[in-house]
Amino acid sequence: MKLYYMPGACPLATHIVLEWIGQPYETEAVPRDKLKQPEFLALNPVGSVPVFTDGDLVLTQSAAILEYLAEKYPEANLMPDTLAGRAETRRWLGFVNADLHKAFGVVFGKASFVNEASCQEQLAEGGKAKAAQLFAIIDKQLEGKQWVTGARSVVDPYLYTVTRWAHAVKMDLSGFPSLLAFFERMNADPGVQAALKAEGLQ
Ligand SMILES: N[C@@H](CCC(=O)N[C@@H](CS)C(=O)NCC(=O)O)C(=O)O
Repeated sequence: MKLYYMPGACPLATHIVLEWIGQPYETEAVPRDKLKQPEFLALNPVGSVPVFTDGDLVLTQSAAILEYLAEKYPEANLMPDTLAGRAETRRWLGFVNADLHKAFGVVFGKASFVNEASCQEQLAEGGKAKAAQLFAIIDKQLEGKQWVTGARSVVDPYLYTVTRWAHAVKMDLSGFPSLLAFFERMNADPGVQAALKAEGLQ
């Protein structure tokens, strides 16, 4: 198994899951300027990370990769074995991947949406405001829980990764105590620490 990543970007979620699973894997950091070059586009025509390979399988899209790993290694218990439990896990995976991550896509990718600096700033502020609304929802979901769905799953490393971005852009998360407690627990997790270290982030 091999994960192509950029340090601290969304593949960090898969990187943590690979650590939790504990099977051999390799990683390759992809410099940003290589993302849109033919060699990498042959792996992912979108020109983004993560790209994950397992033998002949070349997989993109974080949600698909995370579900693949959870299904391939059921002993890691990262996806429940009941229909309702899996649906609930996918619900929160979709929330983080398609809603929260998307809000940060506007913050980090503002220059690819509009040219004018003042519009870019407005767009970034809009993205942060949307992210804050979504963090409020997941903070409530985390109340009294250690993990987003109640049991450790593929959702948790993704939420951790996105919360790192919120800290990086200096969002005020003090109104979200359950999210902050979750973030601190994840920071202390050995698998998280190993992935951060491997990506040169600590
Ligand atoms: N929908 C994709 C989004 C992937 C994505 O946005 N990747 C970002 C890093 S978090 C990236 O590679 N951005 C560089 C670019 O698009 O040029 C997923 O869920 O994996």
